[in-house]
Amino acid sequence: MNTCDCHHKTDVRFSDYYSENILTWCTNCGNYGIQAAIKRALVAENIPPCRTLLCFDVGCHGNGADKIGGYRFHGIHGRVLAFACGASVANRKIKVIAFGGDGGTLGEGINHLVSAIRGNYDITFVLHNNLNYGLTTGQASATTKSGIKMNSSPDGVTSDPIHVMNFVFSLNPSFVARTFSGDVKHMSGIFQESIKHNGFSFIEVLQSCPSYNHMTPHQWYQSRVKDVTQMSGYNFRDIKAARQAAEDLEVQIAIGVLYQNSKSVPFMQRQANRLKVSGDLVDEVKVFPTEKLFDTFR
Ligand SMILES: Cc1ncc(C[n+]2csc(CCOP(=O)(O)OP(=O)(O)O)c2C)c(N)n1
Repeated sequence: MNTCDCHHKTDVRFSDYYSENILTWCTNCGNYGIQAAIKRALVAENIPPCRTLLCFDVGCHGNGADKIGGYRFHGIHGRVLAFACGASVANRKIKVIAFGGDGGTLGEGINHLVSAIRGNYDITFVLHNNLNYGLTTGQASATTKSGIKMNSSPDGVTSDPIHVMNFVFSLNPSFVARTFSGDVKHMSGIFQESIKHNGFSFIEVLQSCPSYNHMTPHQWYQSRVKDVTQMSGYNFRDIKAARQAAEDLEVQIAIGVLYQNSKSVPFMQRQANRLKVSGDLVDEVKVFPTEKLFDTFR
């Protein structure tokens, strides 16, 4: 990871993250804005492609994995956090940013979300919450509202949805934010704050999905979101207040940095056996002749 084409630029540009591949999301999909906001945040924070790892889960959002430059990983459904946390532990010089859908993150991979928050691994995680499994064309997910008719549930969803923030706050997170896919400037500001955080940052993006989420389209969110900085007396260091502010998903939806623990200690800084080691685990990897190991089974 020490050699690259960009020579650790001090002046990172949008073109550094350019990819020749063409984005293929549906017209007006929220993923366009999210991808633009991530590039904007990386450029604003002056992080070159050789110093970041972008990890994508399987899903519509994951189809952006080869449409942006830099080091990237595209994993199996629901498992992106396991890989991203591992990568951040192996090489602390690299800024790790992971992306997942509500399907993979709160369905197949919900255990990984629990471990990532509890472990306080030093990564940014962006939840693309479009309230359905988009890539499999409108399957109900764990966040789809009850009673809604989806392609997988033509008679209406019969389970109650998970309240994302109630769940996340129950795990004592160190950074929690919410933003909206229709506002690139707001998203990139939130991504910048999360990149600077020391520990696991959880960001829920309320994402429009014009093809399969007809309950909460772009305009629906736009008329309801309100940044916490516009709420008088809001204190983003107060976890109880943050939890309360995040509760409402119907009338006034709180966005912004909802909570940040100023005393956050990330996973690797809690490992006593690594505190006096200056190098990274990735530097300690040795070539192991696996043939010899296999020989023992012959
Ligand atoms: C373990 C596993 N379960 C199911 C699938 C099938 N699958 C692929 S993409 C997808 C939907 C993804 O939905 P979500 O994670 O919400 O992301 P989105 O497409 O909405 O961005 C599913 C169910 C899979 N590939 N692997």
